[in-house]
Amino acid sequence: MQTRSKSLSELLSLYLVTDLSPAGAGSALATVRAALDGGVTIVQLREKNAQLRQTLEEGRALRALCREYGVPFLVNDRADLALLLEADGVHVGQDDLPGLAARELLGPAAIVGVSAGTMEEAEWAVAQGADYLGVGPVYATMTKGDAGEPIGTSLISQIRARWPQLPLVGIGGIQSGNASAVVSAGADGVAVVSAITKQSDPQNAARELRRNVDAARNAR
Ligand code: TZP
Ligand code: MG
Repeated sequence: MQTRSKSLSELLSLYLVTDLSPAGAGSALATVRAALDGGVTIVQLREKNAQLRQTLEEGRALRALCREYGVPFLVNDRADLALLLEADGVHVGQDDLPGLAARELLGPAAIVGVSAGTMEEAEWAVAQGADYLGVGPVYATMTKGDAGEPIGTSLISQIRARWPQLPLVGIGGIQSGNASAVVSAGADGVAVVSAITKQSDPQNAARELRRNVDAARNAR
């Protein structure tokens, strides 16, 4: 667990959610490194298709890379894996271990993020002590088959109005062209998979996203 000098709001500016298995771990790590060079501010290991022993191995390599860049490293869904990987935190969905239980496992310093797609889910996440919410899918996504219909940016605005200080990140179908709309609606940053990992030049893709997010943050 690393100590943090930046606020969580800042750390959420450009959130890379990894999709390691299709490319193979080696080239996926190169993609993450390029993305970090381009300005990614936080990384989440999200591995839906691999055996856990493979995820554990990939996770160790990803953690080392994130430490090298001084960027927080989170694990999707599984607090047990986050604990084993000495991650900086976990991101849980509504069907995973509740936020409070995840924190019980990981300790008070861990970053615990929770997904929300409705106001009710946001209420639950906040009651579960979430450090930040991941709100979406904002736009249509090809990455998550069960993501459901896109919800647009209005929920982000509603959550921002209800909890002015709560760190928030939008997720789902976000690219450099629509990232600023997500931040203008009230998010602290954007979480992306394909807008970085599926690009031929992930470093440049990350740089462009980061530029747009920073500009929108500074305009608030
Ligand atoms: N949760 C909601 S949408 C989504 C997740 C993990 C997938 C986002 O992927 P992309 O490629 O950025 O649309
Ligand atoms: Mg999940």
